[in-house]
Amino acid sequence: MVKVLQRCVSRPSLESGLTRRWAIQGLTAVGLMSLGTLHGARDAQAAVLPRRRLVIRATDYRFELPATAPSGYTEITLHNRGHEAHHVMFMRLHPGKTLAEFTAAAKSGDAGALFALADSVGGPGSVDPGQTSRAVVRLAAGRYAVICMVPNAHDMPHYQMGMLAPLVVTPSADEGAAPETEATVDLVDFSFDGLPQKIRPGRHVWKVINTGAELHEMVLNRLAPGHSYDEVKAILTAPPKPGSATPVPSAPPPFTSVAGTAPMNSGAVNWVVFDLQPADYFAICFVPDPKTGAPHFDLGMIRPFRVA
Ligand SMILES: [Cu+2]
Repeated sequence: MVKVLQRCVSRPSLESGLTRRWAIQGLTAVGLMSLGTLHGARDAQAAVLPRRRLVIRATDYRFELPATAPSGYTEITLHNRGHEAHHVMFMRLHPGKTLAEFTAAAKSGDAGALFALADSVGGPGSVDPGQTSRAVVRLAAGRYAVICMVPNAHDMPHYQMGMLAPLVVTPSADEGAAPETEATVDLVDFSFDGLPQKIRPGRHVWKVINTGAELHEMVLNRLAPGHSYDEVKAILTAPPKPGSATPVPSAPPPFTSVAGTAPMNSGAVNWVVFDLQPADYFAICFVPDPKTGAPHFDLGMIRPFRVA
């Protein structure tokens, strides 16, 4: 179980197979169905975001963030200033559990142990170097470990390399309000229910709820010009060829991770805030299924959308 869960949060284990390595290697990140075009949406530009802001700077492999934050709806911004993809997962420690225990479990390399001590409430999703990721999270008072689970090229999760920081969230009388949203995406086992198929350029706020049973994330990727969703999907979901040599193309993957939510436990709610240029995009969940080890995108958690 632990081994499996470890797999579940370790990207490279799912990347070690063959052709998909090509597509994912540049992602270096841990990496949502069906509404049709957005209808009845409010003007996205008018969405009101919480006053509270928490800014986090990520490098390889450190987080810079305040030691404390007041509870409530908080716009969390991740600036990725590193050379690898990073996200920020807010792991809220269970009552009676300590940061020391969490840190010890993190050192053990057993990711399953982390979830015995804390739940992920989500956070800004994995983005590539130079990108900024934003999510609104209602931070409940408590003690948190802020971590990046994205693994490096040698299979080591970034939290074992220094990307683990404490955060104390103190009770606040005024927790603010949830942002207005134009769409709600349900992360289910295994699809992105409600993901709009077409949106306009500009700022958007999507409410993202993990209504599934498993850990899920939503990583939004922009396709490079000249590349199609079908092409990328075919690469990602191509079954490994047993016994064949692993081709590791030198070309970078034809997409860039630009927004999203970090992996979050069942029941968690995030509001993803993004401003995307016109292009073709897709949402994906890289978290593997603990039962089979299959990445969720292989089970249906990959979905295209267009900004135009
Ligand atoms: Cu998933």
